[in-house]
Amino acid sequence: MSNIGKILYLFYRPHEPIYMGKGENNVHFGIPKSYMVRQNLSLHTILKSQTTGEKFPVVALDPLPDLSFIQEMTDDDTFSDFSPKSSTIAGKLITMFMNAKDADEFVSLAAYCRDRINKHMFFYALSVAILHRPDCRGLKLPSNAEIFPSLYMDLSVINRARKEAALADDSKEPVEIPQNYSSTNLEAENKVAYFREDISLNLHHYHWHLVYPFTGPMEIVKKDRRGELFYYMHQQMIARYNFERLSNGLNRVVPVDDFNDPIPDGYFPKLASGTNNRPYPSRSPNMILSNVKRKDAYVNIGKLKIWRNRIFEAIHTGYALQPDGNRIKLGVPEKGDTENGIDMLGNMIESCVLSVNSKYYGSFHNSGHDIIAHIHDPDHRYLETGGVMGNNATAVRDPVFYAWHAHIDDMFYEFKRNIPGYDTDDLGFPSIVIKEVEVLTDNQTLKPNGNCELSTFWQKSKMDVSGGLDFAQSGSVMVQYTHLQHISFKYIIKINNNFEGNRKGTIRIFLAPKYGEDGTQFTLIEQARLFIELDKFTKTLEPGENIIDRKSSESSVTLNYDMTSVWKNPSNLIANEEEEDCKCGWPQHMLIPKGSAEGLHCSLFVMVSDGDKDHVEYKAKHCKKDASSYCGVINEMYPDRRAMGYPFDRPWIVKDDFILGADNKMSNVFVAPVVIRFSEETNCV
Ligand SMILES: [Cu+2]
Repeated sequence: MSNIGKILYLFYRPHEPIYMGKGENNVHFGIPKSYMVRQNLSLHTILKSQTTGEKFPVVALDPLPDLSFIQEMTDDDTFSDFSPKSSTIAGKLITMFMNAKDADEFVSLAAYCRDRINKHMFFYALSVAILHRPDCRGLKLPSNAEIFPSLYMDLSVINRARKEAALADDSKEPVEIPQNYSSTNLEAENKVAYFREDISLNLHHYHWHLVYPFTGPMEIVKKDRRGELFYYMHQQMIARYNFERLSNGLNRVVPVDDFNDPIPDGYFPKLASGTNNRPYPSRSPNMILSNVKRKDAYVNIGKLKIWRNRIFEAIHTGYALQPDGNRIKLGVPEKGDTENGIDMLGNMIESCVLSVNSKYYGSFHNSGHDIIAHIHDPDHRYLETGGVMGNNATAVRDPVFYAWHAHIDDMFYEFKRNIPGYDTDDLGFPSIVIKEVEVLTDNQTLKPNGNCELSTFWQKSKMDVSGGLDFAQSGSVMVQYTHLQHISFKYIIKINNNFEGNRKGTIRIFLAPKYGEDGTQFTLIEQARLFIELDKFTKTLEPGENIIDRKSSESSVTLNYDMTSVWKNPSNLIANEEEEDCKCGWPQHMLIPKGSAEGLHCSLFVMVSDGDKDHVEYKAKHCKKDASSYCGVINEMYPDRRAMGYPFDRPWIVKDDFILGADNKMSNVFVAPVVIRFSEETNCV
């Protein structure tokens, strides 16, 4: 194993001291005596003699690292991803890890820090550094759900997993995570708990924010169009959640936009903090927000309102105020502007260290997470920790996440509504004609002119949580969970290229429900904010007819979450070539929303845009299966020149019947009816 690869063993059982054996091969770090937190040498000696595995020597740093800036954040404190105090300290720690001059120094620094500082903050900062250090390319971060299972599943499951760990390997059984454990169907929101509580979805959200941290050194934070991607990835989360809601007979999310109104949804997570093991506090329905004044968080509702007014002022005037008093245009690059307004707004609203003026525009989105996370104990009189909304690994399981982000998304859309809409020039690709679009699931044969149907069902999968069962006997312990799945399928798209030569086309595929809550059919314009991206890829179109055959598993949106344990075999910690740089993505099993048993009617929208206009030059190779639509490509330009979400990110100046009318004037667009049918059967893998 490479010298740097051993750093991943620091993730194994975060609360077991560094000198204990790690992984199933019982490898151990040979740390200098000065690195021990408590000089319990007798225990150290005993454990060392029990260790049979490979020894990783750790070089001694001289002088020892200065961690005085972190000491105020111990395992007893809650690390909130969104509080300025936590994120500032985390930013410094990331910088420290990034500045380690070589692999030996990095491993040693991390080994020194591991047992000294808040575990949540340590693993967050270490993960960000591993994802961004050039010498760590190819390392495969262990799944956060495996390290901190109590952030992803009911505590009672962890308790049962501990009992299994004590058994002989051949008598162990997988521990079942019940499908409904946070509420019952007495609570209507429970119908979409399978979406919010999906383990891989939570991992996706956690990982996305590791790739796009909002503090830390500039070379990490300042990524191409990161503010715009913050907008787009979260916009798609809301669109997908609304799609699931309509699939289940629920209305679309109501935004939290009045801070004086009660928050209708409660949430009872049944999880525990990965650092101090405290249960995550619950929120009863209809609680009201109040100012948060705690040592670890401070949010003032009055300030939130002022920041929001200023953000709207920037949106409506088209200019943002800089600290020196000058104004900068919230531009539209497609219209020839140098500044990208939506990117600036993303960084401003989130906010991140790239905000054009964080003193003036504040930290609206982050503070919203923080105020909601502390609604149960705003002045800390009960000494309670923050709720799930304060952690990127747990926030998306709470219904209020979507209500808050629906409001954030409305603010972004207010900007999009006020810039020039797309006209036929922006949308068209004359002489390119989509003749036919079909969707075929793997178990279907071609049905000419038949209805395209997608099939969804429940699937059970297993994952190993032994890497998070501190102080338990080593050896795999499996948990089994139920998640949404669909039968894989392919698109068959017939395109005529009426140009004389080859043309490069970007094929953009989206899906939206066809009917609203009241049963009336949406117009294409009403569907715009509901369209979820399914795929985007480039094809060279030859003159005449082209038949494109594209598999659902090739989607530019999704990633297959590999839940096999990395601790059995050290080679699992190193990615193979195909996986390299492909660590972020929407879960493949959630590509298609659930639909309904009767069949949910949807519109499949396929568009071919001019690939030469969309093209972005790449410097490095990227992986065979990348999920760039929601994640970008690390250290690269976003691989599509168009605005993210194009063509649905802003209103159209053309009328619906321009496209859907009898003589479709926009030949490069095709809308096909698709039905998603859900079957209650459960498959096991
Ligand atoms: Cu997020």
